[in-house]
This record gives sequence, C-alpha cells and structure tokens, in this order.
Amino acid sequence: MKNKEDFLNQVMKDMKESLPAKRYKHTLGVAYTAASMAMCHKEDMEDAFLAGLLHDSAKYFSDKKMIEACEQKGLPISDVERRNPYLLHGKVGASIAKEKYHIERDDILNAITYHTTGRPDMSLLEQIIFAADYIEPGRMRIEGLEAVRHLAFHDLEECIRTILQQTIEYLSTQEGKEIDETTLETYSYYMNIERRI
Ligand code: DGI
Ligand code: FE
Ligand code: FE
Repeated sequence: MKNKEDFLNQVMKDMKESLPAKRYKHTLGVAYTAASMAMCHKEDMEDAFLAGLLHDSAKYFSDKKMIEACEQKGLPISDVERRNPYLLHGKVGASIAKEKYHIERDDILNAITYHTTGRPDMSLLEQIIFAADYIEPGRMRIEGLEAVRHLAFHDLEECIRTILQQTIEYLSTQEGKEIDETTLETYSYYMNIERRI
C-alpha cells in the first residue's frame, strides 16, 4: 500500500463491497463522526476514521459463522455471547482488522472489540467509537438523541453514561435481550467516576 490515504480508500472500498448499502452508510457515518469527535477531543483523526470504518465489518456473520470464527481464532465466548452471538461482532471485527488489514495498534483493535458493550476505563479512542456508533447522523429512532449528540462534543463521559443508561433501559424492556456483564460493568464504572468528582 502506497500511503495511508490509499489504505483508507481500500478499506472503504472493501466495506462498500461487503456490507449491505444501509450498513455501509452507517459505517461511513460512524467513521466521519468519529473523525470529527477526534478533532474536538484531540485524538488522532485517521485512527478514529479507520476504527469507524472497520467497527461493524463482522456484523452480518450468521450466528454459526460468528461462533466458528471465535473458536477458530481462539477468542473466548461467554455464556451470554454464546446465547446472543451478535454480541461477538466487535471481537470478530477486531480480529479481521488485525489479520486482514495488519492493524497492530491495541487502541484501534480495542475500540472495535468493545464498541457494543463499552468497557470500564475506556481510552479516548474507544470512547469516541462507542459514542460515534450511537450518534452518527443516520441513527434516528432513539429518544433524547439530540442531547447525547451535544454531549459527545462537550462532555464525553456524561455522553457515555447516558448511552449506557439508555441502552440498559432499552434492553430491559425487550423480551429475551440479556444484558452483557461488560455492559453492566461499564455502566457502573462510569457512574462511579461521576460520584468521585
Ligand atoms: O452494530 P450496531 O447496530 O451499529 O451497534 P452495536 O454494535 O452497538 O449494537 C447495537 C445493538 O446491541 C443494540 O440493539 C443494543 C445491543 N446491545 C448493546 N449492549 C448489549 C446489547 N444486546 C444485548 N443482548 N446485551 C447487551 O449488553
Ligand atoms: Fe456494531
Ligand atoms: Fe455500528
């Protein structure tokens, strides 16, 4: 690959070809939103764009393929993940980023791995991808989204707290949607750091 720009163009092209049009639009939305948030919070803009482009690359693996991919790569699967294999698309996406695109930076790989559940004490890039996934312009249906979008550029930790709160609330109203341990741990971590301030 000649340079970084060529590399990003290649990843964009691959995502366009491999994802349904609607998901590609979301992917671009996350990449550009993450890049803008990086400008605002002084994070590396190209890393944010790249992590955004790759975060959902495994979204459309069937349950069977997702489990097989994890087993083949030696990635651990929790009980909740085994019952809800779509929760693994971040982890599998990160392994694609590593194996296919030779991305080595842990920060980018972790941002992809934890984009659905978050995790306690996320790095700035991880927080950016977690929030950008929720607020990108194509996301329309969520109540209170305008306020979360504002927070993403003004108080990132409060933004993360609100997203987790809304997600947990949403999941608890949905039948059969188990809440992942990591989602709960992330929520309690970000609630506790607020109390310490
Ligand atoms: O892949 P996207 O749709 O862009 O976004 P995502 O990776 O954040 O996945 C969103 C879905 O994941 C949404 O329906 C809420 C769900 N989710 C988030 N945390 C949990 C969860 N689902 C379960 N079962 N448990 C969780 O802890
Ligand atoms: Fe996702
Ligand atoms: Fe996404």
